[in-house]
Formats: sequence, C-alpha cells, structure tokens
Amino acid sequence: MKTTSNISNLLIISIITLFLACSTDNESDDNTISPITCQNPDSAVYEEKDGLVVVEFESIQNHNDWVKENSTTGFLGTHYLVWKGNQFLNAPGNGLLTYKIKITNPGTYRFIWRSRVTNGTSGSEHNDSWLRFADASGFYGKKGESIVYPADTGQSPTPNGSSKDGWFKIYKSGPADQWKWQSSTSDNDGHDIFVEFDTPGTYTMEVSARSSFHALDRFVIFSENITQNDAIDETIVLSETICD
Ligand SMILES: [Ca+2]
Repeated sequence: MKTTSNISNLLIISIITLFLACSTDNESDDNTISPITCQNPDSAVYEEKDGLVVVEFESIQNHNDWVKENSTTGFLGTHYLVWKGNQFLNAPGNGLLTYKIKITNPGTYRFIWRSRVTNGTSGSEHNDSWLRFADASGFYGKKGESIVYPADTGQSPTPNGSSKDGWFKIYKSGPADQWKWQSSTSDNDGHDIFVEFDTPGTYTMEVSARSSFHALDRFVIFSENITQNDAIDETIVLSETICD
C-alpha cells in the first residue's frame, strides 16, 4: 500500500510540474510574451492566430551555435541571433534553427524576416541565410507573375544564384547598418516568399547558416487578409507558444 501511495504521490507531483511548465502565463504588460520553457525544447510550437504568426528569432530554446546578442541597437524583443561561424554559401542545413508553427487557418501565407548585416559597410555581404518549409503544401518565390521554386524539389524554374535541397537563399538589400523587413530570393531579381498550408496542422520552418554576421531579429508569416504593414507593426502581439 505504501509503495502504491508513493507512486501515486510521485505521479501527482509530476503531473502538476508538467502542468505548470506548460501553462504558465508569461504575458507581460507590453507586447512581448516571454518564451515558455518546454521540458523538451523540440516540443515548443508557435500558434497562428487569425492568419498571423509573429516570432522573435531569439525565443527558440535551442539556437544551435547562433549567438544570442543584444549589442547592435534597434532590434525588437530582447535579442537577435547572429551567425559567427563558417560560411555555408552552397551548403544549407548547418547551424539549423527549427521553428514549429501550428496553423489553424489553412491558406496562402507570406513570409518576411527582419534582419541586418552586422559586419562591414557593404549591404550585399553578410546579408543572407537559408530558409526551408519542407512539409508545407507549397513554398515558392513570387514577383508579379514570375514564380520560382527551391532547387532539388522537382519543380521549376529555380531562382538565380544559390538554392539547394529545397532551401532558398533569403537576402535583404539596402544599407548594411539598418534593420530591415525584407525576405527576397533569386539574385538581382528579388521574389517575395510565400508558403501554402493546405490543411490545419503543425508545420516545420527551418533556418540555417549561410553568410556569417547575418543577424535575424523577428519573423512574420501572414495570410492574404492581413497587410504587410499590419504584420510587421512592431507593437503587434507575439504568437503564443505551447508545448505540444
Ligand atoms: Ca528579436
């Protein structure tokens, strides 16, 4: 009996601990929501709400050799992530960041990140990283009527410049010393990035290192009923995290 009782107590304590770990209300007075710490870092999921996903890059628990910094001013949230390792100009998948996104409103969404160059004065160096949505129904670049698909997915055409294994090289243009909302693919022919989610479910967004000193601050994924200006509004409420 005593052993059974001890086991019961342990079970209850475990359940309460799990409940607290997953249900803590971290919303503060401003627009930020502190990231929930899931016992299994891979179980954190960002929830789409009303066609919008807004995530601080630094909110991920496992940032896999990206440096979490706050020394370059003008970032949003508490930090940004910057890659200071080797460059992987034609080798996506290194320094992998994985963000799980729970979609409840299927449809076509646009993707934009806020990033900047943190080394030197050239706006066209240290200005890109890799992006992939491998399990989405569609992932492509669009400029007017022109559509490009990531390489090695059996689709064509593919973008100018680097693309490999379903990954797009995503770059920003403009001055080096400014944070900017821009995600373009196809060199010298910038196409905007779109993702299609045909059914409700949890999808995986992956980012990996390409150019050193490219810093990632925040990303948004937004449906066609939301304007870009509304999506990138810096006072917008961040997506909630759950431990799935
Ligand atoms: Ca940030």
